[in-house]
Amino acid sequence: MTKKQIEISAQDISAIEKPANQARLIKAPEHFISQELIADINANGLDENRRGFLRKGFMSALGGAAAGLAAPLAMAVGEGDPAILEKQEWQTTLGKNVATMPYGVPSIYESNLIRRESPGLTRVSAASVAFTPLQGLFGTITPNGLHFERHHQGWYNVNPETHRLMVNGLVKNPRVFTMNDLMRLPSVSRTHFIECGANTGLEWGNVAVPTVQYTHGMLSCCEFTGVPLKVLLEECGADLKKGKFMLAEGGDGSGMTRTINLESCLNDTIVAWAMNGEMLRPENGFPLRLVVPGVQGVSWVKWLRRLEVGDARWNSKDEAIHYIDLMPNGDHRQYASIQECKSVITTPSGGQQLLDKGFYNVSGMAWSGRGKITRVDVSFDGGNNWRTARLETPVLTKSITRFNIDWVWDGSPAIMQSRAMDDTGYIQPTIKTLRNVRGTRSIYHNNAIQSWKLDSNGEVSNVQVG
Ligand SMILES: Nc1nc2c(c(=O)[nH]1)N[C@H]1C(S)=C(S)[C@@H](COP(=O)(O)O)O[C@H]1N2
Ligand SMILES: [Mo]
Repeated sequence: MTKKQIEISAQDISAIEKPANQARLIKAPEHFISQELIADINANGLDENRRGFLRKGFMSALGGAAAGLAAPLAMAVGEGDPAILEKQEWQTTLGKNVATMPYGVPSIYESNLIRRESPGLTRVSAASVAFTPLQGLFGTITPNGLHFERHHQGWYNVNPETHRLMVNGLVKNPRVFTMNDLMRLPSVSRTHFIECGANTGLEWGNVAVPTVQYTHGMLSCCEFTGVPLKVLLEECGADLKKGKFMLAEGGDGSGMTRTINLESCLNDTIVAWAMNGEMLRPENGFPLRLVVPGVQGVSWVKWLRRLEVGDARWNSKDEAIHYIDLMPNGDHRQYASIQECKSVITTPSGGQQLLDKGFYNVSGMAWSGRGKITRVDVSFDGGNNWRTARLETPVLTKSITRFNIDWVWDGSPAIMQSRAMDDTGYIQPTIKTLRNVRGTRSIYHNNAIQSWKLDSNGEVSNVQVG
């Protein structure tokens, strides 16, 4: 079944722009940015308005130049390619000096690789979501500036001097910690994925958002540093016999509160202040957030201000209304918090276009909230035949694993899918299998196999195979 493609307005056209690093695979808009524009950006900087200008530049150039793109890339040595024969500007001029950019930013040629709001979702005041551009990422780590953002009430610049964490409830020594207190405790650094429970939610309906950024981009993976929850609770003399649950409360205007199941989460949960080697970014909870490996994003409470140990679930507003699954028999499945085994092909993916027949390195991500990925199979014919992909190492628990597989495209239409397995033996289901169990009225917890349709003209789009 082909899904209805979502209408894309002119202003959403930026959503299908492609980053330069995919140039081998796709029509890459950066090749159409004029030298004048680049000189102008170098001189005057790149602000939001300029991004708009860039897009326009790209769009007007696209019509005329697209067909010629492959030629210079394929030109053999000695055929007169000026890009190798002639001295480039950067070989004959002075470079910028070290202090020009005290905190580094990506190349101006990568300016399309940004977080974006989905054309399929409406922003409700400050409550919003910006998706990670998975189609432009390599390996497993999400750069801090591209980590997805999900706020129920916007983000804040919280002052670490006045930020406090209270630990109370079933503890002998209730305490209020400053950031300095916390950062003196023994710390660990662990790499884990975070995925919003609503990731891939639109796929439940008959709507196809165009790119993998929108289908799967509420997903990121980072190295987090902080104090293990267990150490902190022991420090406060928590009663871990009676105390089976913990309430985590955020310091933002949404009053985010979630019950954490201590029995299953105590061993790997981290009260974290750092992400990928630097302090958390404000939009990701600076100066303190909870990291609950394998559990849906909403429980990774940001701007964390209170932990309360208790003997029953709190049934707080954030767990009574949201992140619940409406099952076919009418039941509300409330505390299904583990993100089940899932994978997606990111290169090539929706909105991209293969330039030509021939060899491709098809690549994607796999992850499981229950442990390690053990295998990923890839199909190019809608699930009739499968080949096993290479897993890049190290394969870490509750983390993203990168897979790659060689493929020669013969120019005929194809349906590309990936299917992951984890070390519990669980196999990622088809959307049909998932609907059989879960019905059709869910929003959350969709871990079904994703299908990308490849047309003979090289265009890749989002479809469902029923
Ligand atoms: N205090 C607070 N914590 C929060 C949220 C929030 O709105 N407020 N959003 C939650 C949700 S729904 C998700 S998916 C993750 C998103 O984390 P990120 O913005 O760092 O990607 O944070 C969770 N923690
Ligand atoms: Mo979320």
